[in-house]
Amino acid sequence: MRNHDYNPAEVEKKWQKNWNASNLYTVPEKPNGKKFYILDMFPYPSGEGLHVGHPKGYIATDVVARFKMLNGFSVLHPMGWDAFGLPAENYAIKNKVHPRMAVEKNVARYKQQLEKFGFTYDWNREIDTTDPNYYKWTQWIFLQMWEKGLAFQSNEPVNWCPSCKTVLANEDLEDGKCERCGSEITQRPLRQWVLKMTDYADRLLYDLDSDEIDWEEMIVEQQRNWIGRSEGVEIDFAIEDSDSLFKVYTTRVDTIFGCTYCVIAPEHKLIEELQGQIENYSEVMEYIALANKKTVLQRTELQKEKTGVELKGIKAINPFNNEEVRVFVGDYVLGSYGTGAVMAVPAHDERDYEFAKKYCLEIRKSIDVGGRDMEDGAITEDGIVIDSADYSGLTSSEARKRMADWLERNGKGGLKVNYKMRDWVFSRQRYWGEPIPLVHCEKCGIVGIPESQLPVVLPNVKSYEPTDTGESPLAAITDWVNTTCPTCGGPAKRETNTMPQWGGSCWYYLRYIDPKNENSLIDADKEKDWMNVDLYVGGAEHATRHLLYARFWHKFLFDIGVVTTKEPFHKLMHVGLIMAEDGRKMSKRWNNVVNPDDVISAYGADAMRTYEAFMGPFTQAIAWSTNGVIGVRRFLDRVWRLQYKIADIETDIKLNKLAHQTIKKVSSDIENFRFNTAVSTMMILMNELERQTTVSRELYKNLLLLLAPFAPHITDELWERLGNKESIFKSSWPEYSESIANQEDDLFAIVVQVNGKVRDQLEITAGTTKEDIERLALASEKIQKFISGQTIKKIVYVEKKLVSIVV
Ligand code: ANZ
Ligand code: ZN
Repeated sequence: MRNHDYNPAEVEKKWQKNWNASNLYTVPEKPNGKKFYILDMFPYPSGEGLHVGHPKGYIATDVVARFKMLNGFSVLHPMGWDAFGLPAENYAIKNKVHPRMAVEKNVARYKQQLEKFGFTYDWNREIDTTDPNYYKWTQWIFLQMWEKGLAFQSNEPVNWCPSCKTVLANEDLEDGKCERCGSEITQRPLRQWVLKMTDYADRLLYDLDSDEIDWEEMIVEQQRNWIGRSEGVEIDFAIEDSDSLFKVYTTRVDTIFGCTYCVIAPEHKLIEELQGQIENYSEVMEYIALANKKTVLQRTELQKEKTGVELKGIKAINPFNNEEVRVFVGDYVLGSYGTGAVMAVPAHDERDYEFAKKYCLEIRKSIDVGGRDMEDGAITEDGIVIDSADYSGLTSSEARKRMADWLERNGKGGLKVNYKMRDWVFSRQRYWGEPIPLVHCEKCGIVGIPESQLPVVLPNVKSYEPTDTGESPLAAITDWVNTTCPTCGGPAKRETNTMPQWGGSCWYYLRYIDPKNENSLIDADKEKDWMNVDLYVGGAEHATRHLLYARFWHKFLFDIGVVTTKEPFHKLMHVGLIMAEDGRKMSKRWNNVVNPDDVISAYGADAMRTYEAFMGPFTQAIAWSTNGVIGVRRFLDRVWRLQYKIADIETDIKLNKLAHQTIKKVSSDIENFRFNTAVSTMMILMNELERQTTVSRELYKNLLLLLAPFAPHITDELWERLGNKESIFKSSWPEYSESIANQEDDLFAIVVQVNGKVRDQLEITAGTTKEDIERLALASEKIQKFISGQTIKKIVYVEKKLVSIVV
């Protein structure tokens, strides 16, 4: 007996070594012919290491990368580490190690785990956002933004996490809580660096529809909503007996004749301005103090009771009918959106309706939608304008146009576009981030560090725990903070805030193209050769944060001539989560985490890879199943055993057709991220082959090629055993014939037996009658040899399978 056992540990070690030794995955500086840039969202190396859910996306990109290699592309498929930021720092604090050491250790562990999968990464291009040679360029980009006025200081109240002791961007909040630790966020005025992302709001929105973007609609929609473009008008409401006025923002100016009062946000500056005129000022101040304790979420929740206090002694004037309306302060109006003030139309706005009911305010209908009344709440749809002077009888949209015109002509307001998206609060009061490369000079003010002095290296310190003061721990390191001004040489202090964890990931895809360039962020020719990223794969949780920030920076880099594409990522796919076997999220807490190292040592990396590809539709959440891995492992065992059936025979017609269909299906399935059906299609071919006593070499070769992107080690081994001298990945993807693959419908094969023995095989066109098939069988030359001169006792036809002749 031969030893038929497939030993993945041995095979995988051998091929990983071979691939390394032959630099199989070294990416050329310049693509040879067609290029394909395929990118994974790089991980932040956490202390826990990888669980089996993490590599699902990496496996998918590796399958596509190998498929593209086999199709003659120069493939760039790099990997690196997003290692700055809160998670790394919090881990370090908890485990009492310096973040630098923690990151080094975790990176080494991640890399060791990833290497076991046999991925196509070119490790010569590895990047680490915490490497000064990398963040030199992150700082450089910041400086360019600052020079262009896109980075500015602000003292506005910002989201403050009392537990992480740092400010957070709106994008870092989940349901109004810290996305990292779940703490309630408070608002705190602090000096901050802010990036003017709103300058790019329109381009970020409209370019979602450009040819450069081919993303899943779900993610595009999330970005649209996050950007939140709103078209409306601003209207000046004058204050009676005063020179003051306030502006309201509304998308429904057509309802203005139904406005019965106005509401301003607790943070509105009008309140202080009118202090002398407001009769119940202390009551108002009490209300404001209460409102300040609430989070934005608590204030905007639809179900929450709407509250407010009237500003007694204040009346505003509706410019359309010169009517006096009462003015309230109410915390359902946000200071940070629009103008921080609204005209309230309780008949047509639900929040206003609720508020009006509560405080017994007039509800006046100004839109008719055909009979329906307001018993059950506001009528919020468009309709026909009524009781609105000259505008009565117009449709809502027509009225909006004419009213906006009127406002503009009379200097009382006009069209206005607002965005939900805010500018990006870009500084953090933490240690583990890129230092912001600016100094504060007594004489010159804020001065940028010249490019020749970059990077500003993060000083190595013993104590890096965050402080409550709103100052970064860097502020305590006086010999680092005190420096000289690059402009005048006088004494200056370094900026001590650091960048958020999303800085380094805004442009890393560019650095992979030219990772060692010391003179510029990226070489211009290389950028043209490789950009954009053809396929980007990662978690859906990045739909609004990373993907928006990176697009923003990319557009800025486009504007200053660093890149030539408008968008960084052409096609985008999100990975569905892998849940634990018990259906819950994999977590240490539930003790249900599966470690890929264990799976690989039990069943092999090829089984693990192929299983993750096979387990279900790529973007869906799916539970892990160890039995599933075992099933896939058996499939690989069978592919292995098939090598002993190879013979130099011609492929029979039926199998040949199936083979062509399989090539066609696997090719399009890989292109379309249907890895699961690609694998099951190969399994069907495999079953057919197993039924044969011998298998044609040609067919087996093709099966190996199709399987190679999924199970690269075993296929390279079997390829070598077929007598090939070079890696299977130096070969090329099998071709299929459309006409053979499509034969299914119009041709089928039947076997002809004489006295129970197979003597011929015939190709029959669909629609041929039973009689004709029998006639063809009898007429066949091969059959004639066995029947000529004999009496035919019986002919049996089994539909689409066989003609059996008894003589
Ligand atoms: C009057 C009105 C009448 C409104 C009506 C709606 C319906 P989007 O689409 O989100 O932009 N609004 C304006 N500023 C606000 C703020 N700072 N806080 C809370 N609400 C605010 O919605 C714009 C609408 O949201 C505006 O149009 C305003 O209410 C409210 F029948 O004005 B509307
Ligand atoms: Zn100076």
